[in-house]
Amino acid sequence: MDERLIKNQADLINKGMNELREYDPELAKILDDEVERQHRTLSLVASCCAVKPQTLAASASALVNVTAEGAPRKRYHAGCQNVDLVEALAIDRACKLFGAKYANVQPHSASNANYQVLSALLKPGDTLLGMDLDHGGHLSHGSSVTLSGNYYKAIGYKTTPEGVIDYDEVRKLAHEYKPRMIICGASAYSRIIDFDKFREIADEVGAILMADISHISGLVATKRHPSPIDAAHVTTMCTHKQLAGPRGGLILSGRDADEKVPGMDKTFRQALQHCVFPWMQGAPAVNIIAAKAAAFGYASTPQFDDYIGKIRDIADSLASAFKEKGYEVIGGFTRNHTIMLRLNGDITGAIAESALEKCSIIVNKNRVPGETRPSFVTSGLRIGTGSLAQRELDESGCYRIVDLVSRILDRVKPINNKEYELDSNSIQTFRSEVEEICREYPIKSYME
Ligand code: DSN
Repeated sequence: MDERLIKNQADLINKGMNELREYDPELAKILDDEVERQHRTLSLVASCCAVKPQTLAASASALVNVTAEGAPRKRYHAGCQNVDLVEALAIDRACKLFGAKYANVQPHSASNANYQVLSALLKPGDTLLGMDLDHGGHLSHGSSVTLSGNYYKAIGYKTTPEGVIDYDEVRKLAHEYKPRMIICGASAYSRIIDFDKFREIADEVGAILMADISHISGLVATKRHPSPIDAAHVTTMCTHKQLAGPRGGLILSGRDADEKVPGMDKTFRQALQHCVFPWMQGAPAVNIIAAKAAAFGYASTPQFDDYIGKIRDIADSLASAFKEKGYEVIGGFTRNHTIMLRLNGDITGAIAESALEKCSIIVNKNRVPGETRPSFVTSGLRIGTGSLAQRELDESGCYRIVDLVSRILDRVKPINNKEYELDSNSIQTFRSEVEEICREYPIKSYME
């Protein structure tokens, strides 16, 4: 082979970065600025963490050049020998990590995975029982602004005032509406989900149970949260929230994989295999599948177990600190990585999110049970600990951050639902404090 040919992944990525800087400095600068932004801001976003550099590298592999419709060893294209090995590795690792019998690693996101499963197992007009968006559910679980709430007759179950899923209501609604599918799993929920109870209810009414564990995938993988793999007929998740993986989706099935789908002449394995390709998706992003394989590999290590342990410890410390500062933690405590705060008075979720961002603290405004404000305003904040755990924050760091949040929000003077005053001197002072915390607790995996 010609000596000048680049023959390995690392050299290709280096050449690419050099070329980007030389030929497209505008884009290169934005990308560099983002790395820097992540170092000097504190992310308290429940759905984020920093992708492991090894996983990032896998996502930038030359596999991206291969078109590979189909499944390993059953492709519609030639030239797939390495892609087949990578996809088979990702499937094997996903099954081992979660104790599943079937895995589909091709969905581009968890929402896509959810729609793929819905469209495979339900007919338009069938009834779907999912968690109400205001009570912590996800858009794709039946919200009226999405396909899931329009192609299907979506019914929402709620949480109690303590922020706990009202299983009696779930049972009542299931018996009343006889849904074809019940979806459990949440985007803004701080308690343990009783997957076995959901299955019991689903079986009582002959419904299919789908669990979306995007938010708690790491807790499930490390056995800090009960697993839905055998309780639900189908489990979905994204790979970037707690797995520190690439943006992508995953579909799994456990003990029901080779059972017949009720009312269909197919097993779950067959229906799930068909629902991604060719039903809804074309060629997979095989470079992202490589990154998923890397993420599943990392998620099987003791280091990952430590990381998820920190996610839990930090969540407990933050919840206590917010309560000490007089904030309402919905439900009073957390059992996972999420803390839901109901804000008092005129400080809306939108104002808090914006004011904190000005001071380099990133949070999400969020709807809360009993919400009276629109989605772009809201009365709550959703706090999560995936990114803070990568900074290996200790208890004193947690208290410093909560103290900062509290002092920032105390200085904010709301004008209306979205506008507010916060003087520029205070912003500068708060930013410096955040940067000091960021320096003291750097993102460990992003250090030399
Ligand atoms: N599902 C949304 C969230 O929880 O933030 C986006 O991933």
